[in-house]
Amino acid sequence: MTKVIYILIALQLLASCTATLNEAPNQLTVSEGFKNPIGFHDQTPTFSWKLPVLKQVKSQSGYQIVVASDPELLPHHADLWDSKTVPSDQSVQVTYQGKPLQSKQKVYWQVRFTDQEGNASAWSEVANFELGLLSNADWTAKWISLEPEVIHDTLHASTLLYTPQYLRKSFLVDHEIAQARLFITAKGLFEAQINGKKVGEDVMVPGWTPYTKRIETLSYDVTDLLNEDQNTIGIILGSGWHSGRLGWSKFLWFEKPLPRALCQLEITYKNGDKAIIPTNSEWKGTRNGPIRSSSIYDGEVYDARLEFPHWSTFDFDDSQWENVIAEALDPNVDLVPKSHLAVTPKSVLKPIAITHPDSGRYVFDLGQNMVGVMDLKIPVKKDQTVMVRFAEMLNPDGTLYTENYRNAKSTDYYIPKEDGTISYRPTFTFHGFRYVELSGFDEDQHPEKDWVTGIVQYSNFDKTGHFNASHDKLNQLQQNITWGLRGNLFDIPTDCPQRDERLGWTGDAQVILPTSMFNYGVHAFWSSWLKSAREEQGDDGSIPFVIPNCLGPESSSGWADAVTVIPWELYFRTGDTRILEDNYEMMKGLVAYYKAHAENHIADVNTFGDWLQPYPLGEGNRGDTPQDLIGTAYFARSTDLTLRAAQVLGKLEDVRELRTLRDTVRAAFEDQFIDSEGKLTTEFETQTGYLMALGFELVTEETAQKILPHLIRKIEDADHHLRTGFLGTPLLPTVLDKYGLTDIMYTILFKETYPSWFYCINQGATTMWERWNSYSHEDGFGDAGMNSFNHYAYGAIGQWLYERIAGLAPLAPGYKKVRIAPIPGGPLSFAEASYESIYGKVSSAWRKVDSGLELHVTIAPNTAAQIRIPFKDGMAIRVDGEELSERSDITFVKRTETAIELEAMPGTYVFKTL
Ligand code: RAM
Repeated sequence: MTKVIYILIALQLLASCTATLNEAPNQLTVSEGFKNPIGFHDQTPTFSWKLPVLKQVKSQSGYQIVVASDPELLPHHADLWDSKTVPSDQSVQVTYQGKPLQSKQKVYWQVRFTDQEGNASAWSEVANFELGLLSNADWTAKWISLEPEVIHDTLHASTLLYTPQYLRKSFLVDHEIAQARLFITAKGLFEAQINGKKVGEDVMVPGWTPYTKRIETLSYDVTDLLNEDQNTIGIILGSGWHSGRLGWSKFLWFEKPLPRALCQLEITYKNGDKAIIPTNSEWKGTRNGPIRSSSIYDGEVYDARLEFPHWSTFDFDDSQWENVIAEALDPNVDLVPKSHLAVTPKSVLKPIAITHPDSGRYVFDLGQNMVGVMDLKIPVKKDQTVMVRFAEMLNPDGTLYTENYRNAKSTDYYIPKEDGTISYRPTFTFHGFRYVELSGFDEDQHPEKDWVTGIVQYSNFDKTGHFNASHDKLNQLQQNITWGLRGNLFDIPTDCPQRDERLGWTGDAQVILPTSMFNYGVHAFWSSWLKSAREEQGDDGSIPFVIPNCLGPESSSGWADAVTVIPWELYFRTGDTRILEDNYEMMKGLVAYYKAHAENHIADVNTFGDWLQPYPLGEGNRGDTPQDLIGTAYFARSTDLTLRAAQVLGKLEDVRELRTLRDTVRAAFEDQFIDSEGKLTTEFETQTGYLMALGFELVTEETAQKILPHLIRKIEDADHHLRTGFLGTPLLPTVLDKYGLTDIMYTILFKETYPSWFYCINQGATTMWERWNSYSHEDGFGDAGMNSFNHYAYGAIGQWLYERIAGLAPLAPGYKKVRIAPIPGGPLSFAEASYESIYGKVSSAWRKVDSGLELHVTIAPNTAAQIRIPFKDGMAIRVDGEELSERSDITFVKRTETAIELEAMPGTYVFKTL
């Protein structure tokens, strides 16, 4: 008997040895890519994991997720959800289906999978998330602020501003603390301190949403900041986007509501008791603190003579401070956990040079146009105001060029309380700058480079992509694109970060989305912004120019369409179908808006047009492509994207209706704007007119073939330069690529003369510019009325760098299938890109060798790849030195005149053509 048992055990052991992988899934994330978040926003999260990169692991055949309220219960006693073994290859965005989750709940989860052979993996490490305060009912706190002040004209800004408030409250803790959380937000901006220490790293929080509908709340683990007896919490409250100057004249400061703060400190004691310290009428406050004024556009005034050291500690005497006013929450304004990461300091820049263009003024050159604030460590004299000015560029005499800030003062002031060295970084403002000018410091001291540090701030996302090629200017372009993205993805996607604007311009956002997704982990960023878009949509389906809206109710085609383009692109690049579910009604709303503003399917919708098209023949900035053409093109485009969304969501009736509508609008477009020779019927024949017809597939294939020669002629007439603005430029690569004209695209891209990407680089650009000639060595600065040196729209070319120069693109939603299809061209001898997809790393790197090409490819587990390699008659191909026929992981698909097409399983490969 015992012998039999031994044999059985041995057999079992053997079975488990051969059938089990030692490795586990890794990089567990929830919802839009969050890693172990606290203050999490999503009550019905989705789960994603990556399969280990192992030769034998190709794909997933099943998974099991276990979710529990205590890590001790995992994996075998999951009390919230056990998915059981699910036969499925889905390893991303699996929706939670367990017990309902509550505000503040801490949840632990683990996952394991079986591979294509049925081998079970080990359990992953335990990941977790902790929900924030999910609804207004969770708040016992009240909004607090000081009595409204008599608004005054501040010293330096010549703008009327609210004075920042300092608010505080002391309390006692009488048991041992297990954990403490601070839930906090503001109408305006806050900085929280506990016992003299700043809470968290975030700046400019809570960020910008449509405040009359939704305000985001932040959650911080403050367990380590609390003492076991005496404690004090302090809040500095600034105006920010909510209560400060924003937009233009029609939204003057005095229409702005007062700033207010709201927080709730929740302590759980080791004995299980709980305590809540909320903002209420027991708090005290003052406006007599050192930050005298702060404004996003204008900068900050800091008077150190008014400092009250240790103001957020227990022993501080606040008897002179006023009582605050406490107000109940507004039931119409939803308080919800912030659903993307806040702006934080991300890196630093050190000056590369110091110049002295003017008496008493020194200019520090950070070598790179950036966004954020400066950190000063400088010698000062008592009462002598230090002035800090900023600029993106210098005038020929070396002084700051600030005209393009328009009426944003963008100046910080510091008034010292004594002689000595001070350390100062502003709190509630940010600047777009490369140069920092200092004056008013102690002039007996000679400026040193370490006096100034640039603190680069942006929304706290990670880098996901990498592009590099054998061409310095192309690499500089990639650098400029990524700096442009970092500078303008500042809680919301902005047009520019420096002048009296910095608004969520929709048109700029829709063209940059794919490029942003290659370079940074901005899934949550965009999905959060889309919430604001939904809230800002008019009842008639209209979408304002900027989101959040502070300019007015009008729509513009090409801009409003951000609400169809972004959900679709974001879905396609992440595979997150919830993006489509959440935004589908908004997409349909925009289509309805077009329909209501069209006659015979020709749209009559206002548009900024092909904004800033070079060499316009007509007046103004809107370019020569007419409004009705652009409107109708986008009417068809938005209808098509909504149709695609309806298909994914299985809305069959809508699919039928939208398809009919799209086809009718397309036919109307062709009829109205293209003649029988394929030529535009509009007053001016523009590259953009042709590009829209072809890029949005608005004409039959037969007509498309007739249009092509006209487009090529227009490009040749321009000596292979673009003649496109914000809307047309991103279509150049799409269209030229589609029709096999990538050599023309290479020529346009590698042009050095105006207008072109390299032209800006030749004029010294370190970011993307608003105009191709925002500055030129020959003519100096462009019209200062609109002359941003950090405007990401033309950075949309970044998508082509990844997708076609390096050859790495999603082929199925979320990179479940990738397309590796580089097109070597121009003067390049190599190019490479990699991208950290939700399944894992994907990369494509080619190099010209002898008479052929060497292509290194990485395909993430649980995905597949279509690979297209340039190939001519008489060539041969090897994979890792072997014949194709010897490989079971590569399938031959077809040969065309110019390429060979293969399918590959996950793994890394070196292809060589010879
Ligand atoms: C400018 C913005 C933006 C553009 C609009 C039309 O003010 O900077 O880039 O989209 O106008």
